[in-house]
Amino acid sequence: MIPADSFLEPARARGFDFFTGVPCSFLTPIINRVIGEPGLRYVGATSEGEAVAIAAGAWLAGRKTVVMCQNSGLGNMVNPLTSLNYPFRIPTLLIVTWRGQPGLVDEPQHELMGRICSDLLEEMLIPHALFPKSEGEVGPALDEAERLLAESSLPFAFIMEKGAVRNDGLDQPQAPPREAGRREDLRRRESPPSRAETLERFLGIVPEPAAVIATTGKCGRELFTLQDRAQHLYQVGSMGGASAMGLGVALNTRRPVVVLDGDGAALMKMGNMATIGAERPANLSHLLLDNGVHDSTGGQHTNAANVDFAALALACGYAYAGSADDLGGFEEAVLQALATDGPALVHMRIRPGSITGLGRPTVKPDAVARRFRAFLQDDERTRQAS
Ligand SMILES: Cc1ncc(C[n+]2csc(CCOP(=O)(O)OP(=O)(O)O)c2C)c(N)n1
Repeated sequence: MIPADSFLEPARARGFDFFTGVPCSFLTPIINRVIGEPGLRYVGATSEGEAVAIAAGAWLAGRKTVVMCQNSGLGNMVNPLTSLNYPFRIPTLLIVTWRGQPGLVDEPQHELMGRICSDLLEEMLIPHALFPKSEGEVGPALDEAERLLAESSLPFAFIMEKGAVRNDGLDQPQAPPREAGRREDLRRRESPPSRAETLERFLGIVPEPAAVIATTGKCGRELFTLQDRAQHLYQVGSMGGASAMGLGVALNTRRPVVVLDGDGAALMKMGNMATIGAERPANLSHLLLDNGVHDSTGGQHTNAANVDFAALALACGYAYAGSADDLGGFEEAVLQALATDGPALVHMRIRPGSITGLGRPTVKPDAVARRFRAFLQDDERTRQAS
């Protein structure tokens, strides 16, 4: 058993200072220490998959990241680990607890995952090792993890056994109460435009320095078809992860960050909105293009028809929520969102359907990620020079 600092200090010395995840009792000492340490950043996520996407965003903005979770949460991570980190070649250090470790008396819900978690990591091509048990093991274990992270540009996992780290208590201030955000209804209740028309209008008004993350499916494909720029990240896969990635980016850049989301994707990871509302990045604009259907997979209804996304955003702590259903209202709401200290949501009704003969991004995901990262770091260089 080691004190949390015996791991965290050497980790910080190697640049790991952005942490996110969902708690597990085995992790309590580390998470509580990270929360209480001013030099480290912890974002509490609503699900482990969300944490993976937040960390991916933070990595794109130049941070070295750690995602902490219970092995039951590994199930929630499989999608982003396989369809975000893998194709985009985004590394992160995972600390996964080993509930249900064979031989350990534990709850029945952990038994199967306890048996398979190492194999599951193996299947996902994630190299892993036991979390270091003594202070002397920490440095070499981190060096080896760093070597593998750099070599593969993919995640590496430490599996943490029960009692690996000593508990030191928690010092977490309560978040202060906030004023309610501002709601603006710009709907004209006319027949809504298509996604392509909306994206075209968006491209006409989005400021050059803004980073843009598009959700999976036809949204990213249309954006790419209309215009391909280094400041675009087209999420293929990791459905629902665009807003979490946007949060991870926004917390680590001064640039405006815009997420282009779908209603199906937003509903799939609705917890993301609560985390965005809790973290309150002022530079994040979340544009939700709501056609009421899973357009990319054939137009099946989502469950969005009765969801008031603007109310939801405000209830989660967003500072602004505008609703629109025509291009004029959309432009007005987006400009408001960009001008407001966010986070801001624009709920834009669009009609189903997309450009005929729609292509797919021809730039490979890992190349998209690297040019996007370089674009974000340009801002960092400008900031350091000034
Ligand atoms: C986890 C996961 N489930 C299902 C899919 C298949 N899929 C890709 S895009 C999509 C629809 C997304 O719907 P929405 O966010 O409303 O966007 P739209 O297609 O309408 O633009 C689905 C279901 C996926 N990529 N990932």
